[in-house]
Amino acid sequence: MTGIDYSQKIPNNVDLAGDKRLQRALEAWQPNYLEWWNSMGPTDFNQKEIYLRTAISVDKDGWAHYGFVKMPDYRWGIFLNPAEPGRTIGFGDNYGQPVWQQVPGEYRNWLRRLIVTQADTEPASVEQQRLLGHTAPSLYDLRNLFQVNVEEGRHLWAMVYLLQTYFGRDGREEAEELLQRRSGNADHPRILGTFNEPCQDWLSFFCFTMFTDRDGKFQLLALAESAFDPLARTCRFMLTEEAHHMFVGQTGVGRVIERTCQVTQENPGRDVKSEGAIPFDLIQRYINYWASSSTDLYGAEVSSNSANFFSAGLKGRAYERRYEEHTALDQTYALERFLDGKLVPDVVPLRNAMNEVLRDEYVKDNQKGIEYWNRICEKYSSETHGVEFRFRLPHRRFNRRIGDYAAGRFDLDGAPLTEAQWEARVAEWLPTDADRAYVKSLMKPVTEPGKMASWIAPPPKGVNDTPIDYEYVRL
Ligand code: BYC
Ligand code: FE
Ligand code: FE
Repeated sequence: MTGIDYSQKIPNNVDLAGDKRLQRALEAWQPNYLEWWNSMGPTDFNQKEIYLRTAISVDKDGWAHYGFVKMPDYRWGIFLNPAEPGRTIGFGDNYGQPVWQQVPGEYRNWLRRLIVTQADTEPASVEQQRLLGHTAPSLYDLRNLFQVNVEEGRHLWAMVYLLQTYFGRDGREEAEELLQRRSGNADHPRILGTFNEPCQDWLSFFCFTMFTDRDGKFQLLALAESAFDPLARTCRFMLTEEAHHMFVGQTGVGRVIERTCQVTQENPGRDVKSEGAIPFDLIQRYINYWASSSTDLYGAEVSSNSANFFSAGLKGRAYERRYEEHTALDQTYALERFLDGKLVPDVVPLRNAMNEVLRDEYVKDNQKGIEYWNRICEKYSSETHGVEFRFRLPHRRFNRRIGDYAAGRFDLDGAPLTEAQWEARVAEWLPTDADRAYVKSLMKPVTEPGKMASWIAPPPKGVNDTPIDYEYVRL
């Protein structure tokens, strides 16, 4: 069955009606979820009609339905990709055996921890973005923000379904706690660093959906390989939604860059701020900040947790099928460690380097995004007084808080620095108070259909073939 049953209180394609116990657990959780959404979700827009996409089937093509919906009426539900008949475990010690439909007792704690960590990021991001609706640069962007928010809400549902179905009482307790932690709360924070960072302006939002949601993509790709089949199938469907979040980030930053290019070309020699655009170097500092913070989300370079997850078959590599060998035994990974204040080449067992292997894929994908932005700059660089600026990805060692490199200071090329050298140059590399104040000063809502704020170019086309001046949100 690939269609989604909307006749149920909780839309699903898992025959919830046939599992009364689970249905009761989820129906008990649902009001608490809605209470969380109403108090911690997007402020003040719950009564507005928004042009949203809702999943109606889990087929690759044509799963989406577009229409006007109030966010609290969004049909959050439980959608898994169809089971692959005869699927076997694709990596680790249990390679080739049938995948599991239940959680093996010996892996229960690890698996629960992975699912809870994944789950925790979803409501965290909604909390981080809750005020942004008030300062959207256009109705198009406002709609995209809310689309991302409702889908992150659904990702929480996806993980809570797994917790409540397969982890009994502790699963139910974890599901409640997911609604109680709060992004940025000192006493009760979200689990991972980036998800406690404030995201209060739209340049941050676009960088977040570019770099932080892209961590989502790679973590989901790794979990989509899991031997625990319900987790794999859940993550496969989540990936279809994730693609839109990264589109919002990549094209959002791209449109900010494009606007700065236009202003640069039209006003040779003048500060782009005079036209209300955002300087290239400031955009680069925001990129440096969100890219480095999100690079931490892969954990330590050398990690026994990651080895355990891989050996057990809980979490694989992105695109595991592309590898020739799937046990990762008797193989090594070469990297530079940072030990006693020095970079030293080292070789570690591959299984212990699985966080770094996933980070490699992430860095490569980020680099493609940077190249996309530079192609925008290139379009404006042929003329006189054109755009010379080119964007770059900071080196993975830059500004880290997790892993070996957290112990040192590194420049954008990854070269070690003394604390004094770092202090002398950090204002070139990371957003300054003045940068944040300037960006904040630009955050004025633009609500007339088709109009854009001064600091962002229009998108090339509207959502789902609508014109750009479509009234995406009925205010
Ligand atoms: N901040 O052995 P290590 C998404 C902790 S994003 C704080 O290296 P491990 C989304 C770590 O938990 C995708 N703490 O860790 C995006 C461990 O703590 P304990 C999210 C951190 O276990 C946008 C300790 O350090 N999904 O979906 O190998 C919007 C030892 O470290 C951090 C997942 O993350 C950090 N950055 O790897 C909405 C997938 N990094 O146990 C949504 C599930 C590490 O010693 N999670 N620590 O207290 C995992 O696979 C792993 O937990 C991690 C960490 C990759 C995160
Ligand atoms: Fe998500
Ligand atoms: Fe996302």
